Amino acid sequence: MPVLSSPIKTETSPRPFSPSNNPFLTKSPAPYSRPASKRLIPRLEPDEVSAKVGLASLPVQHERMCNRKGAKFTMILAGCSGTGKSTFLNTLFGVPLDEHKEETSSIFFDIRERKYELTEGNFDLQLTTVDVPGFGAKMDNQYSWMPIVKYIDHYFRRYMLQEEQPDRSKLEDNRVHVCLYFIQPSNTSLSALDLESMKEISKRVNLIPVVARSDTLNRDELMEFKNTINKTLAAFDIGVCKFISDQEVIDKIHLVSPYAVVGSNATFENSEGKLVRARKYHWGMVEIENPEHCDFLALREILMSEHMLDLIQSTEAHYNAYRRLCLRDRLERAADNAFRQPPSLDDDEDGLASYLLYKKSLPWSTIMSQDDVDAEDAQLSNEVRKNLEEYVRKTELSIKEWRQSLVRKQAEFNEDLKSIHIRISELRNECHRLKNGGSKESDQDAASPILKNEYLGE
Ligand SMILES: Nc1nc2c(ncn2[C@@H]2O[C@H](COP(=O)(O)OP(=O)(O)OP(=O)(O)O)[C@@H](O)[C@H]2O)c(=O)[nH]1
Ligand SMILES: [Mg+2]
Repeated sequence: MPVLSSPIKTETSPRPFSPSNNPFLTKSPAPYSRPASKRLIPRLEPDEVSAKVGLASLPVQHERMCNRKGAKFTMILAGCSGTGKSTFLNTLFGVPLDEHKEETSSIFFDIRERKYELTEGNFDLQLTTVDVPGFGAKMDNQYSWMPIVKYIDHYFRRYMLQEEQPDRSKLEDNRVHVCLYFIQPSNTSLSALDLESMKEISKRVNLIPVVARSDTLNRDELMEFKNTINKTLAAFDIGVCKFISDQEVIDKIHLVSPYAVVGSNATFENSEGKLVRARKYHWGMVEIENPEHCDFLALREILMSEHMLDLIQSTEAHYNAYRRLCLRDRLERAADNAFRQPPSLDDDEDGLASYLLYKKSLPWSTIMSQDDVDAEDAQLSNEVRKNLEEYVRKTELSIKEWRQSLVRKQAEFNEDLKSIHIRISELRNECHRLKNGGSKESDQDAASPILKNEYLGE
């Protein structure tokens, strides 16, 4: 099992306890305060509270709980092939996460999903990485972002349906927490694909743009490229990590974003004689963990040691917004149905019509079960597979027909050629006969080797 390289920082020493930061001890405004003699619970002095109740140990309890539970973190690595996504992942965790690790079976055939279990100290992390093979490599890349968006939405929907079930003990949370978008270091600007993809992704999940292989740009080019990216993102209203509510964290991210990263799994000795991960060139070395050389450390801080929980918690806020929309939509549809077929209460003797109306207005009457969702997904995959098979069958058939027509044409040409050659040989014989004034038989004998060798291919 791989082990993380940098310790996850947790707050071990609780903040000093003081009446000013304790909500239990703040005084009520004068008009509502009870007289001291009638107080049911006696007011405690701050040091008495901490000594007797032990509230101050809450952060320690929280830390223990976190250690016990571990965390689940899902990260999408989006970007064109060869931008260094896998190398970055290995660099981030300090271990070569096996590229050939088996993909988890996924209903998305255009998504590559891998799951890892990482441990550092007492803390377990269940990491899921998702990437899209062939992203931006098609003739028409207009909808390259679709598989990513479908993946994010699918797991939100799945989580919502599981939450609505009576038994939530087996609730499985595969929601996506962050998407790193790898931008090609082109030194010009963002491509239309980058813009469209980032716009769609940023609506659904915390987006962090990354300048891939930033060692291929010099310092000035990199600064200029970063400025251009930020201006373009602002102009197209694409938010970076916009689901995090803590302004301090957002400011910290915006200060460096887009993160210029360099990835490498090789270690070299630097000028101070220390063994460091770096990329080595004939002109020098780019150290991965040197803030002067790239923003790798800053990004690792955001993703791992400082703000992983912010990313996870902000996903909850985003999920709530998604859930609100879904429920509102359901209610609207239910109300729509109810108004479209108003049951007549006059002849509703057995009360069935009123019951139906009541049932329609209940949001959960339109809820699909988990089985329904799985069946719907399976049906979708089946349809796609069928369409693909049909397309392959048709293409193969047309190739077969085309080949047959070619063979036919070739046979016709051969026939034509043969008759032309026979005609030529007849004319030659005729010429020969006229020239020599000889008999027809002797002329034919003289011409026959030509006919055999040249024209009949024998
Ligand atoms: N110069 C430079 N090369 C890099 C960097 N990161 C990765 N590479 C090289 O780029 C090539 C592709 O890297 P990968 O990590 O396989 O790229 P990928 O994005 O995972 O590619 P796909 O799996 O095809 O999508 C490899 O030869 C890496 O050594 C970097 O920061 N700088
Ligand atoms: Mg890869």
